[in-house]
Amino acid sequence: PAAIHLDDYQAPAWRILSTRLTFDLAPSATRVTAVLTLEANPDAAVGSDATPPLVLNGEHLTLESVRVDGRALASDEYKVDETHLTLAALPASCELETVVLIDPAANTALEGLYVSSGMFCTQCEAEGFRRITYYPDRPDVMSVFTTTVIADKANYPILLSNGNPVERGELDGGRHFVTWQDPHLKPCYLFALVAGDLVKHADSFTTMSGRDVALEIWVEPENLDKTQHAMNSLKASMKWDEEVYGREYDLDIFMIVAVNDFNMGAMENKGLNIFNSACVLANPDTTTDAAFQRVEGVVAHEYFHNWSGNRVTCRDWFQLSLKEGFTVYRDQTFSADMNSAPVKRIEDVAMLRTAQFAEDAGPTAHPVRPASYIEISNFYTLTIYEKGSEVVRMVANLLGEEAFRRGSDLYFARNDGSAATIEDFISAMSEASGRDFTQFMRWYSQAGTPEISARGNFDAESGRYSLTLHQSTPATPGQAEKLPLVIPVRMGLVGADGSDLALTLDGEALGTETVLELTEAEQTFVFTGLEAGADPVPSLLRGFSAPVKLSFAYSREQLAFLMQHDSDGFNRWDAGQRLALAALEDLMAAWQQGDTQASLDARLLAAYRFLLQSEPSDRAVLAEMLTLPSEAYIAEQQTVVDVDAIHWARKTAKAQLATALRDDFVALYHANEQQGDYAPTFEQMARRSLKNAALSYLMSIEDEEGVRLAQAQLAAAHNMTDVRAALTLLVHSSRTELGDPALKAFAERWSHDPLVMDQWFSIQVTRPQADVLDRVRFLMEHPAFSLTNPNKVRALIGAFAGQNRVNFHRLDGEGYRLLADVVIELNRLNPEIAARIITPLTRYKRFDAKRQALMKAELERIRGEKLSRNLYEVVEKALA
Ligand code: HT7
Ligand code: ZN
Repeated sequence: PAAIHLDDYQAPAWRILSTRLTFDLAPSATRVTAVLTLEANPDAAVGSDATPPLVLNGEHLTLESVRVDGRALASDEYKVDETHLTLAALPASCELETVVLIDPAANTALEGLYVSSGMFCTQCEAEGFRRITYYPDRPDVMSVFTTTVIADKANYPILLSNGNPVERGELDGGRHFVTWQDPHLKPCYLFALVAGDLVKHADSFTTMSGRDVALEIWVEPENLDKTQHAMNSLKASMKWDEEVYGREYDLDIFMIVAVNDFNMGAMENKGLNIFNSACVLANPDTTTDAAFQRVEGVVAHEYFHNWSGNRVTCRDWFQLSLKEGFTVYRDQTFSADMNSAPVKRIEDVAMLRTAQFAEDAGPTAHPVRPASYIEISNFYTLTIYEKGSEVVRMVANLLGEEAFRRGSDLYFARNDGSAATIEDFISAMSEASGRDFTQFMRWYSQAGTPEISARGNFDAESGRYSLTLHQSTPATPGQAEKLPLVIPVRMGLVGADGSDLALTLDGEALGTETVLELTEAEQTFVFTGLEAGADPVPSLLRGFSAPVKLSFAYSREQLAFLMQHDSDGFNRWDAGQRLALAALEDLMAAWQQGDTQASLDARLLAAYRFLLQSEPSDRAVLAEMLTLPSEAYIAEQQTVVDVDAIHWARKTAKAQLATALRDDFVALYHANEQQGDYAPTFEQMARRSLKNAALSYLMSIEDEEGVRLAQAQLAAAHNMTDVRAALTLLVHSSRTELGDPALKAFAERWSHDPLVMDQWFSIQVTRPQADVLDRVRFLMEHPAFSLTNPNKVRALIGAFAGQNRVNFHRLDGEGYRLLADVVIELNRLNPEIAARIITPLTRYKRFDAKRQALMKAELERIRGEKLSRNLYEVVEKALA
């Protein structure tokens, strides 16, 4: 398969003024009639007076007929192959009608029109529309759509599409139809259709200009009691977007539909968002706090796309981060406003620093705006989404709130109803602020995580503190040379008494905090006027002001000091993580020397004691501070990952903390027990996470009181957060007599609920004991498991390969073999999921020679198959 390059972009040769679609639905033979009003694009590059050929994308379609301006074409008047329908010598304006047959029931790739739990639904982003009808399947072709859906009324009483319903009626043979009209111009990737036996949760929202919008969440009848949280989140998002960005909703109706089989989280189709049921359904009995928060975030994200993505869309898929990075930034800010802002930042950064940094250092590293791709579905990545959001966050922080809002208003006003580029976004920000973004644009074109090494020197005599920052970005595949970036480093100097010192830089008094703009490879900043006894400790990159790795030779005493005194909550947490990491590194070194009796650094123990014995100012932050760095994060810090040493060190550190601070953990548990009814408020969530953190420490030593508390918590079954936490601890303990009966009872209670069974799978396959691989293979045969359901694949295979590092990386290679077997199956069933689930195998270069050889052998075995474009691209890059 050939790569597509950003530099080859050409404007479309034809425009589509209107698109009229008729779907006659049947699971194995749906007939799609498309009537396109075409006009040759005067802006396109054409070589002669004749109209350019019309080249339409189309895959897995059976063409029945083609008409131009009402005349049926003979088969030699057009060319059709596996991927295109081409028509030459068309009049400059004409109407084209095509009729195709498709087979939604056989569509396991879940792109285009498919059947999920007996209902029809669509997923068209990025290139799914070409599996529905012949069309220019590219985001810069925008059209108004009218869609008629015809189906059997008994099986599919509800027929939905984008826009407003304008006509409905009965047809012969028990069939009926509904016609939907969407007045807004949109690219075909935002098209949606749903047909099924669904019920709705209805509500309404009055917009800032006083218009009433009908809100509808459509679900299978048994899920109606799981829609309130999504509805609340939707209304909060609509209000927030009006208040913070001045964006009002623009149709009379906004619908969400929950489907069980979905490749990603959700999709922002105009007026008809389609959601993975895992990202919309929530109920205290079945859903954890983390999942409640995910629902809030995803509902907001998809809603915010109505402006950042739909009203202003992308010119081509290289601009994907234009809509995704900006929308993630918007949803992260929304969630911070709705919940604990410091915790939201900690969670987002923790994820970025483990998963996105790993992507940036791996074989598929790419810039926020890639220069080329083979399969665009492979580019819905953490780099496009999360790093893209960090880049927008830097723009917002550099400009300040007001100028950023002016820039965003200008961007929306100027590009409304059109397909834009990242330059359009940045030039609006630049014009609104007067700031030059020329060098900043490198963030969009350079892959890899920049590294800053910082050095400080305090001269007590002159009262000067010199801070030298050096930046570099490691080479990534295809990009050996990197240029210096604009890196905003928010910082302060913390004095000996723990308070922030007043900063004077180049004679200017800056208050107690400033943002240094690092633009060169190395710069020194000299702060003056400090008192001789100030003894400053720098607090750098506050709030994680740039997506970089920053190193500074802090002593452990300085880290413990910052952990207590830094005025920036994020940096207090980060100092704790750095201190814990240092202590874990000691333990790993000891283990590698064969010493299994080593003790944890007393400074970390003292820091934990201090945390546990102080009155918490923010319970949610405290829960984060009591969490040791994850195995994945620790691995990120190593040159050659030693999975066994990491696992042992983390387990040992936890057990030593639990032994030394047992009574404090018991007290913490009881101080945060549930009082009153469950609510998904962040105050309650903070208490639950503190309580469950305490329980997890107690269970790390299988303390009898801990076991009793876990069993009681499971039996009380107040809510899924507590149930899942207790069940996980019992199942992950070494005593199978604790976990096995609990798992059995759980399955008996919840076998009817697929989202709860997903949790049941994940809990078991993340068990650290060595017998887990047999359990994974056994569970793959369980009736509730299915390789054609992406949620199941993620819950079982994804959780095993991604979260059970010590067992996935077994030295007999069985973990790798299992994943490769699954990838080979999925290559046939669902290439998009195959190309995602393979990720841990592609990172083999981080491991020792033995594991590298085993992982490479599995990649070679996969390469021997007839690969989909998705998998081909990933495997070739991994083995390059
Ligand atoms: N914009 C949506 C992306 C998406 C997607 C992409 C490829 C294949 C399947 C997909 N499902 C959804 C989701 C979002 O970012 O909001
Ligand atoms: Zn998105």
